[in-house]
Amino acid sequence: MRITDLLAVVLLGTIGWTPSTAAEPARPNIVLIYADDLGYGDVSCYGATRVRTPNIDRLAREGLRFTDAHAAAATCTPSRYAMLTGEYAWRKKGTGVLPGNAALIIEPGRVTLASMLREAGYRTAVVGKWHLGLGPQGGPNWNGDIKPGPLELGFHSCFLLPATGDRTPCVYVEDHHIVGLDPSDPIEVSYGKPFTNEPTGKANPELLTMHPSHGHDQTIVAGISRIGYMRGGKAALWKDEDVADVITRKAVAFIEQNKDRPFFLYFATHDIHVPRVPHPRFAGKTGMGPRGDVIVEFDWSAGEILKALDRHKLAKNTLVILSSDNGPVVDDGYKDQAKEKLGDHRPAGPLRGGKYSAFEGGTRVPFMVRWPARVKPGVSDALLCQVDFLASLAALTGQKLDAEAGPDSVNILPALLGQSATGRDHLVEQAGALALREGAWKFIEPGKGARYNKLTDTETGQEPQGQLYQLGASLAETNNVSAENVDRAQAMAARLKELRANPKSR
Ligand code: NG6
Ligand code: CA
Repeated sequence: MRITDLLAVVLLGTIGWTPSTAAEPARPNIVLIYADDLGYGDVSCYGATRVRTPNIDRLAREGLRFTDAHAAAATCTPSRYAMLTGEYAWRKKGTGVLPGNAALIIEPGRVTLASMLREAGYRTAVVGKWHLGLGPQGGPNWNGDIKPGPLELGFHSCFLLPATGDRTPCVYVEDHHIVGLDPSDPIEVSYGKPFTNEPTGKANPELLTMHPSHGHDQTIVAGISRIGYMRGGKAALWKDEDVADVITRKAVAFIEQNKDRPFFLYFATHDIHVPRVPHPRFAGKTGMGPRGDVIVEFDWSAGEILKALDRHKLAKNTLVILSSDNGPVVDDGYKDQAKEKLGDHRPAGPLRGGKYSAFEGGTRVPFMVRWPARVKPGVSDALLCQVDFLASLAALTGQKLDAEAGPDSVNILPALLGQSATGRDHLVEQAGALALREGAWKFIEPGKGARYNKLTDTETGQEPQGQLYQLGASLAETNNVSAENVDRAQAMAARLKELRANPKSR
């Protein structure tokens, strides 16, 4: 316990302390554990049986587990953009899944979750997958100062996988530099032309230990061909099987270094994204192949964070949030047996669709909150979205948001802390098409894309006509009731149009 907390307890004890309400500012540590592509049905506290996730289950047991909480989008970059800025990503061009050499897509100087909490007196760090671009227009100078990036957005420090595990460059970036880069072996990255004489997955499949099922046939790094080309920087290349260990260690070190002051840790794992390469100690643990094994690895990472909080007696006054950036996908481009070994495991649980999909499986994700000092354990059906973190955590910490900050971020703090059973009254979900939720009603706008993606074997949720579903009785979105509810469908289409036209929704 901090001295100030101790004093507060002693003082308040004498005047009859009652648990505080959401209205009073507080400064718990905040740890956001953010998985990649983890589906609603991928963890045991949401119903999975063939994979066990004891640490995540513990978090759910000791905290509040949400059944209707969402990432802002059905893919990574727009979800993370919305989460950090409080703005729906579909409002801004260039926020789709980014290549590994993209420029930073969040303007330095704008209010972000990190800058807001920094203003509130927090020490802030991001560790893990970034995928929001780095550097100025034209992309970063990989061999020099890599900026702007997280440090220009309010984070005191960062340790990053710049884009995704399946995109070049396959190196860590710490603050403004690539870790372990040998200046005599500079790194080059290209998303246009390949480098001559560098093997690729396409030309040299004999060099591969993991083969692509679609895409992913460019530069080979450690036996796995990726998206994008790179050469040089050999000493700095990450080892896929060590990524979870390396970033978890970094995250734990950050907690330990900052245990005596309020801190905000955004810990964004590479698990369970492709390429799925579990550390050997997790390989074969589930019988579900690498996809199952990296769920166990993710659970381990979460457990290490919880252990660090316990070890330093920080658990009671730390708000831990665990969630995912989008729904699940089975074959996301590598032949890793995910499909063959899936058996009866349902990555999206009872939901239809998954990653890339406008059905609920696209954005509705595992989501739990633990804060022993303030949050009573339980289950909540409140509708909420990660885009709301900015306004809600600003309210928690007593920060005022300017009118233009976080244009779509709603203060749902009472729901987040379990003091209210209701969250948002509406939510826009983003996939190839947008969808609007109003309570249990869901309208999916007419889509321009295909219904079905054969490569990933996913339903996109797109239909040439608008769809209307009632999510009360069944979550499966199989009964389109738009014909019987023409007025409602039209009203929701009109509201969606209005939400689009208006630059803010809060
Ligand atoms: C897709 C990739 C997929 C994954 C995704 C981004 C191909 C064929 N597929 O384009 O493997 O990387 O982008 O995933 O290249 S996300 O979780 O970061 O949004
Ligand atoms: Ca993702």
